[in-house]
Amino acid sequence: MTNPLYDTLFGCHTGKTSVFLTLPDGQTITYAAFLETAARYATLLTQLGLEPGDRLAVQIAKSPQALAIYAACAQAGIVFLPLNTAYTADEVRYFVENSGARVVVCDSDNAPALKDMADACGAQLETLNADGSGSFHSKSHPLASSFVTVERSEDDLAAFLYTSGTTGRSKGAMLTQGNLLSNARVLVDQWQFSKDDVLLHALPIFHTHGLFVASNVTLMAGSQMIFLPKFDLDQIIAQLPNATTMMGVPTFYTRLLSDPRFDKTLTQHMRLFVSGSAPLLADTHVQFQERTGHRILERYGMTETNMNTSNPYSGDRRAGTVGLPLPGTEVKVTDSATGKTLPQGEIGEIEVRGPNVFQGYWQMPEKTAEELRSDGFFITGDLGCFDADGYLSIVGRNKDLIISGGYNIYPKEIELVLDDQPGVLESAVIGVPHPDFGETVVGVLVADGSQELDLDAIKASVATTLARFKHPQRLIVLPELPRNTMGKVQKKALRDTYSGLFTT
Ligand code: MCA
Ligand code: AMP
Repeated sequence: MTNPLYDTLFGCHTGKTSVFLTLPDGQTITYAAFLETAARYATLLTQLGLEPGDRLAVQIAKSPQALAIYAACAQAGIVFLPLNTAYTADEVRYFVENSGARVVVCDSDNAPALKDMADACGAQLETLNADGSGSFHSKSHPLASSFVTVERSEDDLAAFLYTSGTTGRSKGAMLTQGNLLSNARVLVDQWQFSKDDVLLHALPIFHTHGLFVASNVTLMAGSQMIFLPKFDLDQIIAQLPNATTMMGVPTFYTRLLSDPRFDKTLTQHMRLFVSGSAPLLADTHVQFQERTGHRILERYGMTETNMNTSNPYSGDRRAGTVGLPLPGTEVKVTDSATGKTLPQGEIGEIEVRGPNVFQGYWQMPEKTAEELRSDGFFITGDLGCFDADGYLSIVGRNKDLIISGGYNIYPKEIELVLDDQPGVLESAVIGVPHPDFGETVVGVLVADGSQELDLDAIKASVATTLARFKHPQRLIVLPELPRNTMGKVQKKALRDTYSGLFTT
């Protein structure tokens, strides 16, 4: 095989006239047409001077063309670096600088905001919009619709996905072709995907869940996707009768349950609902079964590892657990102080090893060494325990992390911005329960006494720096932060105090 990722997911469908994507307006795109677009893009990327191993940063709305850029990168051996469309220009600058991306593709609307950044980083800026227009389209349109696939191996890098860190600095998780392929193979098998499946795809395609889990599984099985630009309740309800499977974050399922149109009739032909990226409340699981007769299949993964565990397709799907280790992936629960494996039933740090585990953080050897042991086990920062039947439950986190609607938010990144605001002495950012997003962000501020805190000005400043989903939904001013005897801020005490802000 010359290029395992491209050949296995894309190349094997060359010339196929069967439908790959259906858009909300009913328009369909065949595998053949999709691959021709990808080949044009691969030609253009090469003409723009990108060589195998170079990074391409992409911050564009979800569209078939956006997915074709991923295919083009695979074909040309370029490392695909997708970015959340909510990121501000400040945030994008960091990713482009850190990754050394030589080309950035963005929506035309964002180009003015990103132009100076791209120039300063020595990156070329191209545009591609949700409707397929933009400089990337006009330059690629006249090019040949075939491209000689670049030779690569399973050990070559395929993608960088940035994940925030507890220090506030994002880290580029380096994923190889082998990381992605091994996981896709296992998931197709475990979740019994076949060419007859139609996946209702409403997730973003800049994260593992929507990009690798959903799209790679579909491509490997040669099945179809109903490709929605985002989660929209009405569209989901309208499209469900045409689908066989769906993947989502828990917010998808709680939103569906809040709608009386969502019932047994609407879902009776469905074969599988998968949930992940954030904890699915046992109550949601039970309600879902009562309403539809389906048991949601919950699985557990990370940007650095793809998927690690899954509840079984056939067999007992246990609410409140993330199931069993996937074949080929070892999962253990260890004592975080000693690293020793704990007996079954005891709570400890979850560690994973397998062909799915990433290669380390781009140009951060010390961070990599902190989290990836020399024996190949990755320390996830999640706390869990196994039950007697080998089902894993995630019971907490050993990392200061908030998960809002499936997006990871590291408080430190927000605290650094809040601490810089005029009149702020210090801050603590916490996650509190939220009925729609599971958790949401609250900022606690302490004034330095030099001036009255202007909360509106602080919010406005945060808005220019951080993506919308990271903005504190509430700012609270306290005379001081609760601390333990060692002087460490007691976030748990703050979380306990403010836990009812959005739920009561
Ligand atoms: C949107 N907003 C959010 C979020 N999403 N705020 C906090 N958290 C969010 N997740 C903001 C919007 O900008 C908007 O702000 C306001 O909240 C309400 O927007 P709304 O229209 O209700 O939101 P939405 O567009 O419907 O989005 C909610 C969503 C979406 C459908 C839950 O966030 C989503 O698709 N999440 C999935 C994330 C995901 O794919 N995670 C996987 C990561 P304003 O009102 O000011 O405009 S991969 C991963 O975690 C691992 C590997 C794994 O295991 O999968
Ligand atoms: P990310 O770094 O964005 O890939 O997010 C990975 C994190 O999401 C994991 O470390 C977990 O904390 C969390 N996560 C993913 N799936 C689940 C799940 N099914 N239940 C609870 N937490 C999950």
